[in-house]
Amino acid sequence: MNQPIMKGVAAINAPAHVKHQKLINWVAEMAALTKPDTIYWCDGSQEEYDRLCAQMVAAGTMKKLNEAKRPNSYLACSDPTDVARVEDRTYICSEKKEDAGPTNNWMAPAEMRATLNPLFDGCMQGRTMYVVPFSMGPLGSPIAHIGVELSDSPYVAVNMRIMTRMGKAVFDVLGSDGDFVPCVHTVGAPLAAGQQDVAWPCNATKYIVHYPETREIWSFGSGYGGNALLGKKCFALRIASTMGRDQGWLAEHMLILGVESPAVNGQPGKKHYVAAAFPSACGKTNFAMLIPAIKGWKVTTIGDDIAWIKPGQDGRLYAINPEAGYFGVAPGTNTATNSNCMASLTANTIFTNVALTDDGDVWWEGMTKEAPAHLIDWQGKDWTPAIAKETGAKAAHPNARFTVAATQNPVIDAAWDDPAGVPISAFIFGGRRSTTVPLVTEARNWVEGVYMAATMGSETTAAAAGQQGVVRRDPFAMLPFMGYNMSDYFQHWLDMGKKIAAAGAKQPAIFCVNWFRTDENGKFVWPGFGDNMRVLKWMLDRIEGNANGVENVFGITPTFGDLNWDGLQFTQEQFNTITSIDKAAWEAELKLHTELFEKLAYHLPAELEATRVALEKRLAA
Ligand code: SAT
Ligand code: MN
Repeated sequence: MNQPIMKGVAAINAPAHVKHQKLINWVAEMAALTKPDTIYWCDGSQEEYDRLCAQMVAAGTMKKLNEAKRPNSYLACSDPTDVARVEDRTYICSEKKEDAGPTNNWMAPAEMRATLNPLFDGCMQGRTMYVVPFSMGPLGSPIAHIGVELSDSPYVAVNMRIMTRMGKAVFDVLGSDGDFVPCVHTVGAPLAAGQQDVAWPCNATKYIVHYPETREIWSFGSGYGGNALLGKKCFALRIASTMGRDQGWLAEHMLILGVESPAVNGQPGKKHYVAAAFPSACGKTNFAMLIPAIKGWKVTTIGDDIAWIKPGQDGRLYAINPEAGYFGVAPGTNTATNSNCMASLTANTIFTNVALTDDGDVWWEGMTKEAPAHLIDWQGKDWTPAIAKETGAKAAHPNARFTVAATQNPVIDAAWDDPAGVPISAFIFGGRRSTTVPLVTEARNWVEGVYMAATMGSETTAAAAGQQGVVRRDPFAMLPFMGYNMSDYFQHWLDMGKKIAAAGAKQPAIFCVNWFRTDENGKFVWPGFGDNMRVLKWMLDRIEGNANGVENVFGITPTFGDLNWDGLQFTQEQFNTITSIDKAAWEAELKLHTELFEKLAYHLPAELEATRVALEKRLAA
């Protein structure tokens, strides 16, 4: 493709295999606005990945780890102000404010464009614009969709290669007129001629902007995670949720796992797939890779963060993991909590904001029982256990992450890359609650399940900037990721349930869980991790009609005797601590549901309000 050479404008340099004129025109338009020095079209090859990483090592953005200990792996440490998603800087810019809803920051598209234009004008000066073509989901799958991210961050380009199907083949699927979601990202740190770059360029001003009606993403000022890897939260959740509403499918903040019962008398076990929604940094990756504490059971991973779910020919729901890698929380991960994850991270991994050991490897809080005697912490400072004791300094940032290809997971499910997706038998919703919410509850019907998910609360974590440990309502674990009005989303879920039933298919069962109840000393009572298999087994047995439970005001819960306790010392008393339903606590909890529903009153489905009223009555009785 020959491009006219304009003075002061980088050559577009579109490779011959790019046949999509609209895409080329858009790249040219964005280049004219952002004014990069050069434009580089990513091909997704290993050679390109290695080259960009080497370039970042030379620039001081990344360190190459000890090749003998952690082959082909890198450590990047961010600017200390750029360490997590910025929810207060995240916008849904629909034409009407009501369509963004009361849980999102909103600005009219024209006003936002007028705000962003001066910021983006010349924002890539002195830098390279990387053109990053990617597919969310298996290339060419009917459930997959394509995006193209323009970014001035090579860190984004290499992370996108791990997190998505990125590279040349995407252009083949796109052809000359395929649909793609345009994503523009800049760290917002133009370089004047001769100006020395910093290791982690970013800007104090940040904007993470979505235009759901035109399906565009514009991100300014951050190089970190969900702010910058635009295929993830921005596309696969915020924009995709609006596509799902319009097209009759679901984009969810859910892991997907396969779980297979033991073989009995030579008969193979039965396999189910479940999807589970938990807020960020509440253990989705650990749950997705869990090693069952009960003998004979097998758990395999489809995905650890996001699920795209569409109705199949048979009326059932089929899910894919739109991602190709894991961007998981490092602190707390070890061979006891998630040994499959540790095995995934032995090579070919990018670590961000963990600590560096003296022999060129990585460490984070909770990785080993004893900390190394000396480290360089995530901010590049000397760190010793004594310093930590004195100042409380963390070696790794609490939201430190690893980026690793899904294919490195030793328990990856055989169908993880299947373009048709896997059928979903159950949905699980879980928050982080030190009180009130019992270990597990099964909804008696779809509406009750949607109510449970809609009213879910969770204590905030380090995954987002802001105060931590405060309970906030996080409907469907989607609060930070909804691309439209939350109440319309509830209605969409109710409608999806009706469609499954109308097609004559069995609706997935819906469960609500809480692994995080604490005792009077603030210690977790439930062992969690591999022992969550006990809860998972009860759920599957319920689905198969092989397990008992008792009805309470909210749904159906197992008694102590209904769970399998093989190999675990867990007393009836401990069980009571994590399953008791405290009337006063629930009265207070219901007030919070009422508050939430008042906030979401516009378009709130009547069925949910009716469910709340019925619950209130049962509780009072
Ligand atoms: O949004 S991130 O990908 O940075 C992490 C998360 O919140 O799950
Ligand atoms: Mn997440």
